[in-house]
Amino acid sequence: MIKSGRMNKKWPIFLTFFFLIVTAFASPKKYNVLFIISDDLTSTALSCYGNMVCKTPNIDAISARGTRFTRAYCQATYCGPSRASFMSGYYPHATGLLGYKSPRPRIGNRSTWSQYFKNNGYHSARVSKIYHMGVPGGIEQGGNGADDAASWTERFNSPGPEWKASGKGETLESNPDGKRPVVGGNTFVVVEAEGDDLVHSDGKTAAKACELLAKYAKQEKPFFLGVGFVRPHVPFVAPEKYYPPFLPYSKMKLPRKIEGDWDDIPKPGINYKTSVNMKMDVRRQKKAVGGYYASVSFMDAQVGKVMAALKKTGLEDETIVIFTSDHGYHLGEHDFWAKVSLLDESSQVPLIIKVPGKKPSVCHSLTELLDLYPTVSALCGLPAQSRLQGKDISKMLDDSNSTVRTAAFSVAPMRNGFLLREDEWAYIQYGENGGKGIELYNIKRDPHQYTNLAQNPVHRKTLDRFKSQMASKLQNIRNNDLKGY
Ligand SMILES: [Ca+2]
Repeated sequence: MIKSGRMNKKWPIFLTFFFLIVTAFASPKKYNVLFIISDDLTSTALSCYGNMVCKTPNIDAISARGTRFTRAYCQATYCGPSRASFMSGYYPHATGLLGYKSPRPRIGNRSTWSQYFKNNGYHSARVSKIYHMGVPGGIEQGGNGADDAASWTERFNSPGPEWKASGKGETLESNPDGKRPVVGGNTFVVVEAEGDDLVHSDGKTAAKACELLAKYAKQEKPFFLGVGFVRPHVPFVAPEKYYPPFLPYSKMKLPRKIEGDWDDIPKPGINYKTSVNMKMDVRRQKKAVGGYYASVSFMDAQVGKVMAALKKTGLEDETIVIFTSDHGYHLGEHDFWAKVSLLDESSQVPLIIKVPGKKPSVCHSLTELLDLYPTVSALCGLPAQSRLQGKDISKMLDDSNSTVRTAAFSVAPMRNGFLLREDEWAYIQYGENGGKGIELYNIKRDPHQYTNLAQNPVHRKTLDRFKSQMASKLQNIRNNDLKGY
């Protein structure tokens, strides 16, 4: 009980001191950052995103303690431009990086994501594929791919045998008579491999990441550690112990096939890999799904090793963990396979962000991989940079209803395709003016994107709105500080 008015007058001074002390301790901490990225992973293959067949307990465990984003989109639907984009902080059409090159020549001395942390007192490292690396060729060779040396204090590659791993292999693609041997390249191949996890690139990546975490735990400096797994990118190669849940392959379920599904899709919207041009019958399609799932399970087990190592260091409460993929993947929807397409299965990505002390949640707000750089910078108390084209979504980690945009944007440079994805609509155009075809889907009524409404006069207004919105989005993207590059 406060007895006199005099005491009362001292309270504001006391409270000010108290406030100063609290804010000193509450100011953004120099969290460590553990960034884990899978390659060609569709969210639909993860059990935390609802898959009932492919179990991913380790990724689910991160999700159970973090924020799981259900509407995160990549900025380009294949490796090279997607990775160059979120690492550089620019959309592909800002840098002109639409292929498989390092962003460095286009960004000059501007800091990439991990480099910004490095320049702010972090030890920055990567294990395996963060920027583009060719899979399987580049992984077989164990080189740096389209990496950027300035982004890292140290870097490690994880060479692996890929399709050459010994075991039971089959080439599913363009092999109707079964005479084609197991091959390399961007080809659908399944190998039930002999030996343990450490035979393979991702096994080695996990082991190196675990070793580095133990080492960094003894250092003064905070760390930014990028861990890149190459599965489930083709070839679908995993130790045989990961296959039993998906055997026999004949029990795998394929997505519903709709009569005349392709009739309303413009030519560039028919994906570059289909059941037809890959000459995959139903048996091969089911094996492709099972082989993909086995690769996902294998990758998930490696994530588990890294997370266990983080726990062992005692740094879990000081470390932000991010799990994502460079883009999504088709597993037979519309008889499409693999990436490039701008439909949800290919353009949407799994994204989980776990920040110590924040409550677990599920966030349906539209986000982009481009948001990672500014968001994680903000969470770690690094100064904001107005040149970055992504947005700080850190508010969504406290309030899952908060939003930063009404539309996510992605591109498929291989098809000159552009996507604007809103809550209710997906608008896709081919060519900068849509001259090569347009797709318009009402996601609320048609979540699997079966009915293209672009030719339907009822939706003329919506179509016109999207056309002009796309033009101004592209104009905004190109209006940046990189002019002259
Ligand atoms: Ca990829």
